Amino acid sequence: MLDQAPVTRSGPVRQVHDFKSGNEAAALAARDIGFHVMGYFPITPSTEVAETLSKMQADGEHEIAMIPADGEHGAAGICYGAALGGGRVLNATSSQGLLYALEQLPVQSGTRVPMVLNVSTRTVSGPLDIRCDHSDIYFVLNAGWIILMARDPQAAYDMNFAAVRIGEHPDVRLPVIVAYDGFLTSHQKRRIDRFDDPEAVKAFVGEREDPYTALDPDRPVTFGPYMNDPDLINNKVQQHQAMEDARRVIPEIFAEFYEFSGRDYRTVDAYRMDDADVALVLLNSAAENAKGVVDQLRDEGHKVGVVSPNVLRPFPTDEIRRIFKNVRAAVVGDRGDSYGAEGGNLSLEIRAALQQDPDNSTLILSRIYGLGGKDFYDADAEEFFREALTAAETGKVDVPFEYHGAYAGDDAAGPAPGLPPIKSEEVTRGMATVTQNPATERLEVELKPLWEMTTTPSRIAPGHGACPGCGFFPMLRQAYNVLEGNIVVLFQTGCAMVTTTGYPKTAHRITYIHNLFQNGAATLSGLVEMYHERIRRGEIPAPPENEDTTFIMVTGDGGMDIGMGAALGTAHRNHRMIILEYDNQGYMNTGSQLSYSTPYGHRTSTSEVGDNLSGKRFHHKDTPQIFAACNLPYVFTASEGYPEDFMRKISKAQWYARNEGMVYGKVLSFCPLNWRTKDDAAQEVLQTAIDCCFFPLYEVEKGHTLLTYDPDAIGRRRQVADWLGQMGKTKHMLAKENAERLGMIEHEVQKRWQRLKIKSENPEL
Ligand SMILES: Cc1ncc(C[n+]2csc(CCOP(=O)(O)OP(=O)(O)O)c2C)c(N)n1
Ligand code: SF4
Ligand SMILES: [Mg+2]
Repeated sequence: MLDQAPVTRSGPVRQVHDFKSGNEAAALAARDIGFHVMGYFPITPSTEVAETLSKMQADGEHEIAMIPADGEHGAAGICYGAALGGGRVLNATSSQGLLYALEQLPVQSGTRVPMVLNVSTRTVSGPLDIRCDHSDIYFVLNAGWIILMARDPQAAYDMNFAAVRIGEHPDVRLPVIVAYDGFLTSHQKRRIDRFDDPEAVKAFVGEREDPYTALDPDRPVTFGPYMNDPDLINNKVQQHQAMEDARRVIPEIFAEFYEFSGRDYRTVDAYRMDDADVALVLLNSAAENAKGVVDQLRDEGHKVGVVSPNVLRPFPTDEIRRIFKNVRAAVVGDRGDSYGAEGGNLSLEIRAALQQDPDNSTLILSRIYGLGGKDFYDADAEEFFREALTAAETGKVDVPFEYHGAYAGDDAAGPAPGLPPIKSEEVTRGMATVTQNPATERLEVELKPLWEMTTTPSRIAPGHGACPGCGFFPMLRQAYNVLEGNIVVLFQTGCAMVTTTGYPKTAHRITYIHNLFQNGAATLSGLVEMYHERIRRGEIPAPPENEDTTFIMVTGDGGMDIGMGAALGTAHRNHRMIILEYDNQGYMNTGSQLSYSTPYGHRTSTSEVGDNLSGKRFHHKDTPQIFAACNLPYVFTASEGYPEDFMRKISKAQWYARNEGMVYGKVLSFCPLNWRTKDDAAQEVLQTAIDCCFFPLYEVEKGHTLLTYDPDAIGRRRQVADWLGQMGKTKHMLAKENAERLGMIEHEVQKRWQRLKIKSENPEL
């Protein structure tokens, strides 16, 4: 076992070898530092930091209070609030998550509240791509945070310790980002040395000392008062001063860390640069790749080297000027463009730093490489060196800026051929007839027999990439069987989205839009309004009565966490559209983290089960009731296991979306992979979830609740325990020691069921 690996002494403190990825190394550092609070939200490729910490917590390895946020903006808020309380705070994110948190970052640095944020770098959308580049980290260059770069898992571990010390230094007091390359570093395991002397670690990181906190009743403080000029600019000059002081503090802490660990970090990593004529400047893992190429070119007699800043903020201008004193030409490679600036941020900043040295005459070539995870091989580094060598020899730069290894496509080629688009007439086959009952004002639906539905062509083509048994596709097929006419769908990020569109193919035979799952509802509401406005202006033909295009947003349950704000705004505006949620009870696309819809006690990768932790610690979100409280014309729940019930409801949904306003529907959707069942267990597991009243089938039509299936009334009521026993993710809840937890979920289910029943029996409630 690695944990019992031989003790090494690479520095004054005792350490052991371990074999860890960058994310695992960051999690280990968090454990060893003993942060008080972590606020987080999962996003690839940084999710594993929280997952690893959840597993460690379940096994009793640390006591960090881990708060699952409803999105990265919420996570940033949790972290800010926690840090105001005077303890140590941690977060980890990537890409869109970092951008979603961005608005909070200057608030935290501007009020000088230290914490540590690990960023596993990933390209920003759109289009969506989960792999590495530095476009995310470049967005935070102006956020006022210290930014440390970590080129391998060892550095990811080490920089977290340095980050705590640098950020909390009394002359600095700024939050700190530790950035390492998504997948390239976050997921690749390497040998690391980790500390094996908790007391020494404690002594190194010391106690956090805040001049004031929000938790000191004897000294109440106003944090973030409203501030105008001239105070604001004076405040900012202090923040600037803190960054300037960090220029001195960072090398001091790195030197202390060297004493402590034996590992020597400089603000700029300069490889064989002492006598170099030509340099390649790269960030993080690509710089490591290029070092081998340096050795090879040196063997050929070329004086080349690699430069790679370990610190991006404050930008190490003096060191760069010193290193480049005698460099004749350099390629600066950026894994992120500053569109229209003729160079990525690293290139622009190197050029700016050198421009201030009147004696410097280095020729700079700016190149964009490796976007969206495009590999960077030795051959690429060699090509960069050869370009710089030519510039050094000729004394001129032929191409100052270009994209490396990319081409802009061929307009004439057109889109990739797919299945032909489906025509409205092909799918308008009267499978459901919806009529309004004049007496009750409720809609009534008559369905054609199920066998006849199978003749309806599907708007979704076969060949998706979902797991065998995935419940989403039967659900969508059922909906498409009865929905009439033109449909435009917007899928929020999640399994349904990634399994149906992989460029250059699409499984959608109708118009499909993706937006990130925090904003799909708002996006679709905009399109709905454009549709009606253009009809009003006569720019697109008005459809015959009751044949309007139907707009449907498809979302997972996770999308109804992070996207709840946008969805509620859309609901309150009552746009004519449908939100259709497939609830698989977790963030499945990113590896089964808990969502707020995950029931109490369930095991997920961020609510692990062990001696110290027993699954999710709060009850499932009652999303249908939240939307019912928005007074929508129609709200329903359904399950793919009850196709006729679902098809009736989705037909009503289309009628309401065409005639009255917004509809919300939640469909319990089977996920064999993460529920840990057999692929063909859908019918049994879904039926039990419904029969035990965990997932009641009902509708709220114009404010009136109606149970559409009552297991009590037909003698089919089952115990919650029966359902929990059917899934690998919940079996632990039946253990004797979990009796109290089981009682809590049973009580909650019964309480919600009773309330529904009473509402159903009393239409005015
Ligand atoms: C702002 C932002 N944060 C996080 C993510 C990562 N992410 C993509 S899909 C997803 C989970 C989606 O869960 P859900 O909506 O339930 O759909 P499912 O994957 O279960 O089908 C997460 C966390 C992201 N893409 N953007
Ligand atoms: S993880 Fe679950 S929801 Fe996602 S594709 Fe697989 S079965 Fe479907
Ligand atoms: Mg989900």
